[in-house]
Amino acid sequence: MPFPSDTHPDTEVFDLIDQEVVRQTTGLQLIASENFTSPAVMRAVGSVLTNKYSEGYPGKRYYGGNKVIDSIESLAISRVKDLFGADHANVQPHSGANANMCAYQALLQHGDTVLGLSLDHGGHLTHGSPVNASGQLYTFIPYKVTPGDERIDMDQVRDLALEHRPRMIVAGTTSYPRRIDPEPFRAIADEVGALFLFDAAHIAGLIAGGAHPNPVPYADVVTFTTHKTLRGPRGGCILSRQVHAAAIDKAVFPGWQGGPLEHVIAGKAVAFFEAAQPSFGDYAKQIVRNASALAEALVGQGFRLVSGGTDNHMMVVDLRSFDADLTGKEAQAILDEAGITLNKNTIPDDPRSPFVTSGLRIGTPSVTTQGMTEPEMARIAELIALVLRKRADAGAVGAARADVAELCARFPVYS
Ligand code: DSN
Repeated sequence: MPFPSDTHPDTEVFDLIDQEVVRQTTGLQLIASENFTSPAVMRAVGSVLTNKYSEGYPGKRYYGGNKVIDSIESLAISRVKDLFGADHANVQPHSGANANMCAYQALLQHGDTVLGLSLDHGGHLTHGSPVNASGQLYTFIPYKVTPGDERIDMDQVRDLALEHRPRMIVAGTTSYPRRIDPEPFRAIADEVGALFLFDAAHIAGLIAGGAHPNPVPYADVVTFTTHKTLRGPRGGCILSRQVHAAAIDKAVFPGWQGGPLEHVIAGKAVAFFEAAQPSFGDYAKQIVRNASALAEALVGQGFRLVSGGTDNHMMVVDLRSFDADLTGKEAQAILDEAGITLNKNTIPDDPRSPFVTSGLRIGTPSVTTQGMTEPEMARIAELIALVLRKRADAGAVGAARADVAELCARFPVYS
């Protein structure tokens, strides 16, 4: 069968894919939750495995013909257990959101009380937002970052835990630039008899690469996505202690999902293999070094950073110190025109709505995959500041777009 983009009559879709290749490779990809996965992962995800139905688990399927699929899924499971030192793994969740909802379904009753980081202080929709099923099915009590140093307020976590006696405490974030130490969460959970779930979606790659502490020894359940710092295909995963294994598996299938995406599971297996190589540790540590360098350079350009800096792969920029009138929405749009892709983001207690925001979230996983290091981070900060300062000057924004393309051309992603 020839490769369809060469011969398929549906030129519309394949032309659009080609356009997206150009967008991804000629611009700076600074969305903290994105990455460039390897051609090997894409080969697995684009394989004939997409043709197969395999409801169930290895050795216990509802359809025939799953001998090879069983081997693939078993390989993914054993690789991810080894990577994180986990007792049990379920590699079927289609996403991080599904992974969280399945873990809740496995371990909670509807209405149970759960502590989670407030969405506007860096948490995730599935950590109890009222517009998400998590907030509708369970009674989430939000904890926050402190007004002073803008770090997770562990005193408040403990006070809320003692007051509400939750069934579960959730740690983990989507826009929090600091290291999360799992041990104090475990101690509070033990003090009140709660389960402890660590959502490692953003930092799974930093953990696998030894750049951040591993929550697996402390948490009852660890959920994560495979496509962020871990650099695999789009998807989710659940690790748990053996005592929760049966409940987790039952919650994923038949509880929450139907047929697993075995092509994606094969891609996950490849990503787990890649993350186990020593070079992945170098990559994870360089992501963090790049984020520190970019953060420092942005401060030098007059931006205030939430919590003053970063320990991980991202920073949250408070635009008000740079320009009180500039919103995150406007900054995202003008930077997009210059080929710099990032996202608007609320800052803690943001006076503006989540659709407008006073901040930006910036991450270094993708540019680090391209091979950029500290000198390029200083250049990126200059380009961001220049575009935002001269946003009314179309010529300056156009010139910056050319500079961005020139920088990206020096660091090709896919040969
Ligand atoms: N969309 C993810 C992120 O950007 O962090 C969270 O689900």
